[in-house]
Amino acid sequence: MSLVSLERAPPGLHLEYLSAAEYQARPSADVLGIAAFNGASLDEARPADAPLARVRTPVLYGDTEVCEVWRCSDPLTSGGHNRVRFRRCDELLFGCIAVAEEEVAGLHAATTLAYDEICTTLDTSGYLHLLRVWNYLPDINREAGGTERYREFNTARQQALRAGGRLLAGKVPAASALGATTGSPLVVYFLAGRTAPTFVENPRQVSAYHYPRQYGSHSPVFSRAALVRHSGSLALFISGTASIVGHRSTHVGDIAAQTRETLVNIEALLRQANAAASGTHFDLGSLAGKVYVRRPADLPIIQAQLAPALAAGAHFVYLQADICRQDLSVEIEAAAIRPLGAGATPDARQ
Ligand code: 3EB
Repeated sequence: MSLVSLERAPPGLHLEYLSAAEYQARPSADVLGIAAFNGASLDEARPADAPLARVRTPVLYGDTEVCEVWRCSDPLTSGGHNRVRFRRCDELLFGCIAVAEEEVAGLHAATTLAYDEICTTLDTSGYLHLLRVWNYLPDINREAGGTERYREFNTARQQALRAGGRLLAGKVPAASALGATTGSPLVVYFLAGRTAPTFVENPRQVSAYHYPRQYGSHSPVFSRAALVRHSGSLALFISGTASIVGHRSTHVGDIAAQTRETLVNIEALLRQANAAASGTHFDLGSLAGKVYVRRPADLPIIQAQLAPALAAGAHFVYLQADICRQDLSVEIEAAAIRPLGAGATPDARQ
């Protein structure tokens, strides 16, 4: 085995999307955490004690298995709290938990368990600030007991966060919540920090934590984006973003228009983030992330809209996932990590 290929990453946090083969071929001690999408053949994390979230969402384009790899150049230590596996540097902690609904009494109980254990992990480790959370639950739009499962999840998430003494509006983490393949456990992975981030809302949208009750008895608890400082760089986490204006879904049935509206929402978030980022500039070209597509047949329409908008430097993976509103067909989430004070990327197009 050649260890010569062990590259020295520049300081700070890094995000990359790799095929499972690329990930497994590259030995690196600096992995903070991994999310493997459709990655059934990924036997174990590398290093072996790095948290690995196995998310069951089919990959629609390119490689059949995609790894989202978070790396950090700082010294790392691994640990666990009950079912939560985590790995951390001085400032940041990546964690994940999976709970099968059959093990507990259904989705509400699985969500309660996951969020209770996440809260306890943060409280006991001292990484008190939840920055970014990814949630994947099977059959997200299915009705169960008169309530859509996404709404049941929202109720349980809100109640567990309240029980954990956490805020339910305002300074709440960026997040995504998507469907996963039937039979999948509830999978939650997250980044937490020792210091408070800056949360960003979208002036074009009602804050999700203030959605009216028509979307469910308990609002989803997430911010539209979060800005996090870490060793000389600034990370921007953009939550799952869809074709929602105000609180309403728009362009229902028109996939191309939904994609364009989603981009307008992301551009609005980039403007808000840049205004709060004191000199660091984020643009579409500096983003990496995931595009969630409800119906695989819509992929070419979505790609045709995104291709001219996303500059060459942007790296997105396409996953099949149900979106948390029946009438939405596409959702996009993204992250960018830029040196503090860095201006526009060379391929920025505005
Ligand atoms: C929306 O804007 C679309 O429940 O954590 C996006 C991001 C969405 C996060 C969540 C839901 C969540 O309401 C759905």
